[in-house]
Amino acid sequence: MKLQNQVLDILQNACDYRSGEQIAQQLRVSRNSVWKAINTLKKHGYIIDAVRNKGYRLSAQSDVISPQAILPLLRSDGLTWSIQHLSNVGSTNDTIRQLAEQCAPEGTVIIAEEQTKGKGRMNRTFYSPKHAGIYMSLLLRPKIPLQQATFITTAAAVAAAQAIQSVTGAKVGIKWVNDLYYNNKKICGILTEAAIDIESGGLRYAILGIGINISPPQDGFPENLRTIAGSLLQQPGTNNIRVKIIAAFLNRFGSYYSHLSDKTFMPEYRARSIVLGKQVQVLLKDGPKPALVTDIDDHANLHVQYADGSNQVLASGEISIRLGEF
Ligand code: BT5
Repeated sequence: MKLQNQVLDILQNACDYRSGEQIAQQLRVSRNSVWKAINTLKKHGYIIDAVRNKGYRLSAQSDVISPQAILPLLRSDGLTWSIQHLSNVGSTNDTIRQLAEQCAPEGTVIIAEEQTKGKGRMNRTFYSPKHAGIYMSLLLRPKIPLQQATFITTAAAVAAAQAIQSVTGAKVGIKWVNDLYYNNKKICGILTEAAIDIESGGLRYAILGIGINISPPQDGFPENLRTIAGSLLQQPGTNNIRVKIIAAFLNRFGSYYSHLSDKTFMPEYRARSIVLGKQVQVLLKDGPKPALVTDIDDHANLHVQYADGSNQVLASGEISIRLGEF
């Protein structure tokens, strides 16, 4: 791990000032190296208070996640959220699954600073570098038929888009079914996993996982993601932006979730769609097929029309978008 990241780690976990000497001793480096690392962090946009005879502290203007900072921003009329923040996990969805199996209550939330095995759908991965995003999973125990589990994803997509816009003003679009886009780049993915009760065929619980790229990863996105992935900001977060987005998301999602079958989020889902009325490629088993998206219905199904005039309703699947070719 780079020295500046190690120093950042120490500052993020400290409740008060840490002297250059203490940090140097802990990391077994010189005070001069600590000083250089602090300057690099400042160049990357981190706001660090430096006080003579006290040392360094990450400013309150910085962006540090803690349950204590989130809880006062939560509305009390929805679900009761119980939040844990961990510095490093494989996947928050996997961590919360273990808790779910140990009877953790609905509303349990795990947020990680970094994921080493962040999961996408269909065994894909979700790149989740340290300090750059929000990687969060919610444990839900909905009393709904399995077929309605998709609405957890659609409600979450709308809640996330609204939360991001309310905090930053950024107008975020939704790519059916589970991705958020900003400036033509994917900035958020959602993965809902369900545990099924074999006897009743109903849901035992659902895990809603959401990953939002807030600021650029320190070393940039890996080569294979550079044309796909983007981040909401072009510099490190400040002013507790992640805390504010997390709280706004939990508030909005909580209210949609408590009336999930009313689907009050669907008009907004359509309004934010970046595929509705657009030419897309439907990825079928035998290859991609161009189609026009004609509708997204109340079941969140995608209606498409192919060049030969035939229509298809897609309940799930994957589409790649080619905007501007319609
Ligand atoms: C998703 O899958 O986008 C769902 C991502 C869910 C991530 C959250 S983070 C918290 C929780 N814990 C987890 O382990 N997962 C959830 P999918 O639609 O299959 O998209 C995956 C594809 O998105 C990859 O194949 C890449 O092309 C691209 N991708 C990977 N990482 C990305 C990133 N950070 N930003 C944007 N695109 C990314």
